[in-house]
This record gives sequence, C-alpha cells and structure tokens, in this order.
Amino acid sequence: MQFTQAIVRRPAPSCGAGLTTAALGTPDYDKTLTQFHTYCATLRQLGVELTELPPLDGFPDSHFVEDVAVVTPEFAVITRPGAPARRGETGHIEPALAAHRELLPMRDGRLDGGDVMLVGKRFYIGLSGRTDADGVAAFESLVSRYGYTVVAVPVGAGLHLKSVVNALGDDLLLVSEALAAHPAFAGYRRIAIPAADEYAGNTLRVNGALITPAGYPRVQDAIATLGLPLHVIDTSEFRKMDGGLTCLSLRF
Ligand code: CIR
Repeated sequence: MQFTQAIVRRPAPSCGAGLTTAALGTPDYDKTLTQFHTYCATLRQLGVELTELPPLDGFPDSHFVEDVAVVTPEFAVITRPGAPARRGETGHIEPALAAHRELLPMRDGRLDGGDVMLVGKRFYIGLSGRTDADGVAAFESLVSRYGYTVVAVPVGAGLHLKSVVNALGDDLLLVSEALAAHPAFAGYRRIAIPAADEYAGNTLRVNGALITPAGYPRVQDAIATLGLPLHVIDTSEFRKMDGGLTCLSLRF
C-alpha cells in the first residue's frame, strides 16, 4: 500500500510516566523529541505528508498513536485500548481522522492497534495483554462488511503482535522465531528473528523502503538482502516505554 498521509503526535513532557515493562530507565525528554523529529523527517522523505498533533500531557503514552485507531483505505476503526489509562486517548485522535475517513468506533472488548497487522485484505490480530477475544470479535463485526477477514494469533511474550511480526511485503514477514512457525503465517516467506534481536521485529515498511531500529546489525544484514532502501533510526527513548517504530504513526 502506498501511503500519502500519516498522523503523529508530539511526545509530551510527561512521556516518562507512561506504561512500561522495560527496565531501561526513564526517557530523556530532549532526546525523545530529537528521535521523534528524525522519525517524522524520515516519513516525509519517503513521500508522506504528516499531520502533527499537539502533545497531551495528561496522556503520557498518547504519542503512540497507532494503538487508538486502525486506518484502511475505506474507514478508520477507533479502538478500545486495553489499558484503562489509555482509553481517553481515543477522543483526541477522532477529529484528526474524521477529516480523512469514516470513523467506526468499537463498543465492546479491548483492542490495541499495535496488535493489528493488515496484509492485503486480511487482518492478523494479536491476542495479548491488551487485546482480548471480545475485542477481536467487535473489530471483525465492523470490518467484515468491507470484505476484510480476521485471523486471531496468540502473541505469547511481548506487548503487541506488531512488536514481533511485521509485513515487509505482501508475501514476506519479519517475525520472531517464536511466532515464525505459527500456522497463520505458513503461506508467507518469513525472515525469522532470534530472541535476542526481537525488538527489531518492529521494522516498518513505508512506500517501498524499510525503517528499522538502530542496534540490530544481524537483522539489518538480513533485510538488506531485499535490496530496499533502509533507514536506521535510534529509538532508544521510545524503547524505554515499550514503544517502537510502528506505534509512532497512523499511516494511510
Ligand atoms: C504502552 O504500554 O501502551 C506504551 N507505553 C507503549 C505502546 C507501544 N505501542 C505499540 O507498540 N503499538
């Protein structure tokens, strides 16, 4: 899919107060902003026009915009984020998305956009600490009338499905060793990532290029064989809050 637009939100000074399971320390705010600006500049360089929303200090995780919506060419699902502390973020994304898409708000269950991977017309949805079966069912009831199918995949370890699996092409996945053998992915070519490099599974494909986190030379070498332009970005401050590359934007 060619992306022309993306929505991002500038991190708030409170970003270190967000949810995290990582024991990597508190993010430095200036460095967070620098990394955010580099991320935005890379998207722009790849031909994407950005809408940058203002920081929300009352929602320290709100720059992880991917979790509150799922955008397709036809509509945008507004999710019911699995973490109660993040549920109020949805009202702040709706006006920005309403300018571009029909909004389909979820009314039941729990679901984070980070658990939703779209390949063609099929959604793979992680069952995780943030997304439950009721959320998957509610999501499916909204999208099935547009011809999309839904496959649920238990995530096991990791925050979200897309923490450990991402589509680098319509028939190619970058996926953790733990999930590489899952039957749901049997029809794809797969580049499996060893557990030590799992964070780099959160590599983002944008308009024929790949954006990958710094610090994972083995994964870089593996994906360099694809011959696509490769952008390596430092995400150290986002990683401290369990965040990565996909979660920082809504692309469409
Ligand atoms: C959270 O725990 O919700 C945030 N600190 C991180 C969310 C990262 N989102 C994503 O990977 N899609």
